[in-house]
Amino acid sequence: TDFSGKWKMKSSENFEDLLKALGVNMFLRKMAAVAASSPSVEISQEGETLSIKTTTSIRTTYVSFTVGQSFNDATVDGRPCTCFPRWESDRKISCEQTLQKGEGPKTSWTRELTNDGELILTLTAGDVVCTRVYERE
Ligand code: R13
Repeated sequence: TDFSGKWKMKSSENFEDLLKALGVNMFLRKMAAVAASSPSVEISQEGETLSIKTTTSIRTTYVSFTVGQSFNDATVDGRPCTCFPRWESDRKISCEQTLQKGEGPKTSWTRELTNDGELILTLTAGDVVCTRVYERE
């Protein structure tokens, strides 16, 4: 499975609900939702190591990790967390997040490459699941 490439988003569900579940106020939710509606994602993969750059008009994030090895990252609302990515299937990476301090809903993400070449990202906070579908640019 190779996630490498430039990706553009074609649909998103529940993104604002996800931020709400994380306790983000309405003003910041709206700002984040507008910015997050037209992201551009660039992934490079070398074997089990992925680097993911997610660009929006107000915030750009960059992560690099090796599947099977824990790494430090941040939740969608920006709280430092320790993440453990693993293969859920040969086309799907699942990543559990643990907050480095404080309390909050359980968060995680998955990234799956479908047979027709789409990338499906899910972001979970408690019982809220946000699903974002990407296609190659
Ligand atoms: C701003 C500050 C307030 C908080 C926030 C959260 C998320 C985002 C922006 C902000 C954005 C997230 C984009 C996510 C994407 C995910 C993906 C609440 C901290 C800066 C408003 C923009 C694009 O599809 O991978």
